[in-house]
Amino acid sequence: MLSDVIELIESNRNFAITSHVRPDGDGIGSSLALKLVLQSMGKDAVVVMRDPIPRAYSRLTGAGQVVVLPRFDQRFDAVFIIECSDMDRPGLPGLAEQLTVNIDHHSTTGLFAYINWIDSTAAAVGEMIYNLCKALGVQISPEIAENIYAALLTDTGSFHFSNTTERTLKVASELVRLGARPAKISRSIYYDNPFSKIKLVGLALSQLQHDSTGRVAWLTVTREMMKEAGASEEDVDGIVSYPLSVGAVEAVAIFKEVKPGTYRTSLRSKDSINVAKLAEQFGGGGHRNASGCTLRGEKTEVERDVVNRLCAAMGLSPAVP
Ligand SMILES: [Mn+2]
Repeated sequence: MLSDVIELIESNRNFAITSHVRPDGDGIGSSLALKLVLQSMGKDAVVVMRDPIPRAYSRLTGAGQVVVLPRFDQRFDAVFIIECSDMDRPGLPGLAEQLTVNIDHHSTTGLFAYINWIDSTAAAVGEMIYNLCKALGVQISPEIAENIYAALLTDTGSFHFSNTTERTLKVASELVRLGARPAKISRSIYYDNPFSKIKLVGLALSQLQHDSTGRVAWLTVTREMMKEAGASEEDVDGIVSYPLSVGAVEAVAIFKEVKPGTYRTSLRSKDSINVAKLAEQFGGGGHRNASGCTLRGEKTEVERDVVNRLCAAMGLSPAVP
């Protein structure tokens, strides 16, 4: 609960903050904001991640001070774990020996920490950090506002998704009043791509497939495409938004060949289809409209497995023979 979090912050002084592997805008923005909040209270705080901060988020205040480590070996008074479903999601061995605080807005998250603060009505953990500031009576600086705004912006798909509520926009408005600059933040997150990313989008989209109804679309990003485009791992992020932008499309599967015979799969849906359930069938998870899992096998085999099950879930005939 929030009151437990406040008591813990007030009675300790040396904190670490972490989020999941391959951190996203909410994980990064919320972690950086929380660090600044703790520091403004005279506490010591450090953000520790297993993976480096992607280029899109590298201009956020504090991103340059994130410590990238393979494990936790230093002892902290408490470690905040931002938007993780379990203790393994940060990918940092040694966390179990720390006093942990789980802060998440996914209703599916486990109560794995010493203190668990879950608010499934929040659009992003960023919104929860905003509420934490209010509860602590901390002045939200322009830098804190910027990081929380980035968390809200990315987790709501630039305020396009159904988690965008009146309250989300009110918080965003308040953050702008406090010094967050929407154009600057959007520019660094969405308009600072390298050419390699856009070339990869071109190669990948040229292979876009869909079922006969046009309601299901999928594509595979191969190692070969990445090599041809000169693309990095993070250049693959965001490709899913292109097939989703097709009017008829209701569900999308993106397969990314992470190594030969291994495909990291992202599933997205617009409305009624619960892609978290599908991902769970393959040992993954996520939310109703965005989930993921990893599959092993040949490209066509993996595509057939996932796409046909997606079709079945929507009452459609199999699309991959
Ligand atoms: Mn989130």
